[in-house]
Amino acid sequence: FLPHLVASMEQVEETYIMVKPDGVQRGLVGDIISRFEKKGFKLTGLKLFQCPKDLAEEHYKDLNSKPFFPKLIEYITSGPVVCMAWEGAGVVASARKLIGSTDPLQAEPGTIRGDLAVQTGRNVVHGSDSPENGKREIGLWFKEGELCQWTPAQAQWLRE
Ligand code: IDP
Ligand code: MG
Repeated sequence: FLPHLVASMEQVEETYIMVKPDGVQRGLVGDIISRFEKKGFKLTGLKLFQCPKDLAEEHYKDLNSKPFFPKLIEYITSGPVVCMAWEGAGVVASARKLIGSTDPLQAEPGTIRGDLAVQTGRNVVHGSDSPENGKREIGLWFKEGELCQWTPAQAQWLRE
């Protein structure tokens, strides 16, 4: 029985991160993946994917009464996206910090949106806003068998 392992297991969360079509078209995929990879989170799912309209609408269903909703769906389905699942203690909130504010002009330098974008309607990346939505969105975007459970060789150098 290893209490410290049990404690760290309990905090493990997953988040759905997506490079939006503008990020793919602008050649930012490598840079964006790299930021999560270098931080030390664990990649458990990754694919290039053309999103169908019904999936985009389901993913953003909480926003379906907003005036920008039709344009948002058009944007997300306008070209391939890169779908990712990332895992780790605190990954949901940390990923949101790495991504930066929704409006790239308000996003801090050093964040993905702060460094790489200028407009809310083209803000290059998505990140789940809660552990519950992380699970929900990974379930929406990935099929069983597309996710991998593995132990990174560096695990023991990331956490004591
Ligand atoms: P988030 O992506 O930072 O979580 P949300 O408020 O959940 O921001 O909005 C989802 C996405 O909808 C944004 O990332 C952006 O692409 C788009 N969006 C949000 N607000 C606007 C807006 O006022 N105009 C155009 N697009 C918007
Ligand atoms: Mg959101």
